[in-house]
Amino acid sequence: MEYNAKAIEKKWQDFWEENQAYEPKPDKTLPKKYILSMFPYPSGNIHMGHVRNYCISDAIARKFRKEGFNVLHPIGWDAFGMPAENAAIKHKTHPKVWTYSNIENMKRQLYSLGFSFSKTREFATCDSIYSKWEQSLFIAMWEKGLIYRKKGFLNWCPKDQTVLANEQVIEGKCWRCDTPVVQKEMYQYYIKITDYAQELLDDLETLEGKWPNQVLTMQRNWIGRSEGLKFTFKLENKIEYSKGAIENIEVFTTRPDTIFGVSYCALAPEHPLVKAVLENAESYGITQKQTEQILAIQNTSEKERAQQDKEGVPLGISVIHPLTHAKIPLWVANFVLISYGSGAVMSVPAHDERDYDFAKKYHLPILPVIIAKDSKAKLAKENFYDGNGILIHSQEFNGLDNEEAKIKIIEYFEKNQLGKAVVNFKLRDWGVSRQRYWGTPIPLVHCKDCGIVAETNLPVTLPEDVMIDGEGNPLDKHPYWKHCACPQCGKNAVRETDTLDTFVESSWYFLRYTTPTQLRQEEAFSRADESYWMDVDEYIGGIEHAILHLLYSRFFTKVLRSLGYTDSSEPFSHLLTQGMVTKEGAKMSKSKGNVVDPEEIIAQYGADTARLFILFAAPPVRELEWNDFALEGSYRFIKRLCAKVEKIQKIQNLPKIQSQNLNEKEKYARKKVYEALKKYQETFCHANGYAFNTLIAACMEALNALNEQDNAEIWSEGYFILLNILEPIIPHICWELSQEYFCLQNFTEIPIDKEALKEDSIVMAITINGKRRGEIKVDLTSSNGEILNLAKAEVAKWIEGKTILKEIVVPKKLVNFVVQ
Ligand code: ANZ
Ligand code: ZN
Repeated sequence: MEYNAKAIEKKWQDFWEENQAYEPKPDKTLPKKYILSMFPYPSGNIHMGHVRNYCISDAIARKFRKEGFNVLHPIGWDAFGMPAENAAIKHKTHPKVWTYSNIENMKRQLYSLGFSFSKTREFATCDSIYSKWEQSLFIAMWEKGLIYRKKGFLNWCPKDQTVLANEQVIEGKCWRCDTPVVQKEMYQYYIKITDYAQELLDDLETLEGKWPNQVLTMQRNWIGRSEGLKFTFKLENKIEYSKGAIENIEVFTTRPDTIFGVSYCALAPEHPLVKAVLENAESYGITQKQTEQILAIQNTSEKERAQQDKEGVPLGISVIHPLTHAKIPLWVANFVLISYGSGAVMSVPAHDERDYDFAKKYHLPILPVIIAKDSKAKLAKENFYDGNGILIHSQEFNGLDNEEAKIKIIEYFEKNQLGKAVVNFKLRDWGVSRQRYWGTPIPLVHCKDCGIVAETNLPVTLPEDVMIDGEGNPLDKHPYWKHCACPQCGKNAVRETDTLDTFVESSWYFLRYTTPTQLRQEEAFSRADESYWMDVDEYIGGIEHAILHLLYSRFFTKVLRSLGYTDSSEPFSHLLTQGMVTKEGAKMSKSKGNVVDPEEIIAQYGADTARLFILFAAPPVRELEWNDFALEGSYRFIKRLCAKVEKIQKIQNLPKIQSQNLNEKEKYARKKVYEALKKYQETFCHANGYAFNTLIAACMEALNALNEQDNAEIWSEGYFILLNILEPIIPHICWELSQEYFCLQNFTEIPIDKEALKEDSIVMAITINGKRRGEIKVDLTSSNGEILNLAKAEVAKWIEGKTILKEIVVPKKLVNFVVQ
C-alpha cells in the first residue's frame, strides 16, 4: 500500500471527532484512568516540548482505553499572564484577542497530531466562568481566614509607576525605561501555605517511588524545615524611638552548639531596630553615607542580594551575650533576610561561612568553639571549621560532642527561660497579588464602613476597554471599573484592583476537568465526578514545574479537602517529568535559533512520523536530541509497515497457530512478535518509566523477523498484534490498516501465547580448565552426550593432544573440560 499520511490522518481525525471517540464515559462503575499532561500557555504556536509532552500522555491514554479503562485525557489553556500584556504593549492588540486567537491556532496544531484529548472538557483559565469559580474558591478561603493582607516589598519603577516582575528587572533597572528599580512596600494578599508546611512535607513520603526522587528533594528543600533555638539578646541600652522602645532582639539559630563563638549579631536592613536607630543615626555615630548604604541594601531585591558580596554597617550599639554576658556589637548585613526566622542572627564566623566572610571583611573577631575529633583534619580556611566535633571555650559544655551539645544547650535555655526550641520553615506564605490587568480579578471590595468585603455577585470580570501601555495598573487607571456598591451596606466602595497570580489557576484546573461542561456552570467541579476521577493517575510535564506549580497544586488540594470540596490529599499519584528537547546540544529555543517547527515536520512527513520519532529518540525522562536522520528512519519504518500489508489476510480474530508445525524462521518471527507484545505490557507502567524507545525497537525487530518468512497466517497474526501495540504511538496508520484488514477488532487486550515465547535452543559456554574457549547452540531436548560431542568439536584445537580428565555439563549454562 502507498503511504499517504496526509489523507489518512485527516480521515481518522475526522472520524474520532465525529464519533466522540475520546470523550470519557459517564458510567462511573468502569475502572478509570486520569492521564494528564501539564496544560500549555497559549503563546501562539506549539513547540517540540509540547509535542513530546502530549505524545507521552496520548500513548498512555490510548493504551488504557484499549484495555477497557474509562480514560480522562483532557487539555486546556493556562491563559492568563504577562506575555499577553507584553504583546498588547508591543503590537497594540488586546490581551483577550491575542490569547483566544493563539488558542485557536495551537488547538489546530495539537489536533493535527491526532491527540486523543477530550474535546468537551477543554477550557481556558481566562474564560469568565473559570474566573467565577476561582473567585468563589478564593472567597471560601478568605472566609476561612486562609488569606490575609499585609505589606510586602515589590519591585517598583518610579517612572512608569508600575510594579515589575523579577524578570522585568534587568540589572536593577526597569526593562522598559531603564529607570533604577526600587523596593516599594505595598499591601498584598497572601495565602497561608505555611499553615500546611508540615503536612506538605510529611505527605511527600507517600509519593516515594511514584514521583522522581529529584522532585521530592526539591520540594523538601523548598519547604526547608529547620529545627533550632529561638532566644533573645538584651540590648546594652534600650532604644527609644517614635514608636516606643526596643529592649532586646530575637534570633533564630540552628547551631546553638556554637553559641560561645558569637562575635557579632547581624540584622536585616528592614528590622524594626534598624529603623529605630536610623531615626537618630547621628547619635549612634552613623554617617549619612552609611545610612544611604543601608537604604541601598533595602532597595535591592533579596534575589539580587544573594549574588552580591557580603556587606554591612555597624549600628554603634551592643547586645549582651545571654551566657557570657560579653558585649556583642550589632551590625546591619545584606545576607540577613527579614522574612526568615526573626530577621536577626547570632553570627559565628568560626563556623558559618557567611559570617566568616563578613568578619574577615570588617575585621571582626573569629572565635573557634568546635574542634574536629581528628586533630589532623585540615581546615578549609584559617580558623574556620564547619564540621562536627568537640566543644571548646564553651564553659560547662566543654568536651561535649557538638550534636549532643545542641540538645544540652537548648535544654539549658528552656530550663532557665532564656529561649525555646522551635521549628522554622523556609516556605513563605504565598503572595498572590499582581498589579496587572490580564489575570483573575481578586473578588474583594474596600468599604469605608465595612472594611474589606467579599464580592457577592460573581464573576467579577475584567473591563474590556483598557489602555495597556506598561504604565501604572490598568484596572486602577480605568475611569470607573473599580467604583462599585459595597456588597454589605450598599454605600460607595472601591474594588480591589489587584489580580491573582496565574499559579492560582493552575492549582485547581485538574479538578475542574473532572466535571462535564454542563455541570461546570453550577459549581467549580462536582463532588461525584471529582471523587470518581481523582487522583490523577499519571501527571506528565517538565521538570521546570518541579517546585512551585506542584507545591501549590498539592497545597490547594489539601485546602479544598479541609473545606469539604474533595477527599483527595495528594492530587497526582504518579509524576513523570519529561526531559528537554535539544538540538545541537542546546535546549530548543527561539533565542538560540535552533527551533524545529512541529508544523513543518507534520507537513513533510505526517503526524505519525513525528510521534514515532519523538517516542523512539529517547525514553521520556531523558533529554531528546533532535536528529533529522532518525526522523527519516521513523518515516521509512511506517512506509515499510504499509508496504508489507500485501502479505496479510483479512481476519477478525487472532489466528490459532500450532508451534510444532513451524520451521525455525516462522517460530522466530512469532517469538519476536510476542516479545514485542510482552514488552508492550511492561512498558506502560510507571515503575518502568514508559520506555517507548525499546518498545518501538522490539516492533522493528518483529517486522524484520516476519519478513524472513512467508507464512501468511504468521504475517496476519503479526500485524494483528503489531498494529495493536503501535496504535498508541502511531494511531492514524494503525487505525487505517486495522480497519482494512481486521475491522478494528484487534484494538483490545491480546493475550500472550507463551508457547511462542518458548526458547527451543540455547547457547552454552565452553570452558577448559576454567577458561572460556567458545560456545555452542544446543536444542533444549539434547542429551548430555550430544552436548559433549558438539562441545568437543567446537573446541577441538584446544584439546588436541591433551588428556581430558573431567567433563562437566552444567545444564543450560556451560560445559567444562579439565585437561592435562
Ligand atoms: C548561628 C550559626 C552558626 C548558624 C553556624 C549557622 C551555622 P537554615 O539551616 O537555613 O534554617 N539565619 C537565621 N535567620 C536568618 C535570616 N533571617 N537570614 C539569614 N540567615 C539567617 O539556617 C539557619 C541559620 O541561618 C541560623 O543558624 C542562622 O545562622 C542563619 F555555625 O546561627 B545560624
Ligand atoms: Zn460597606
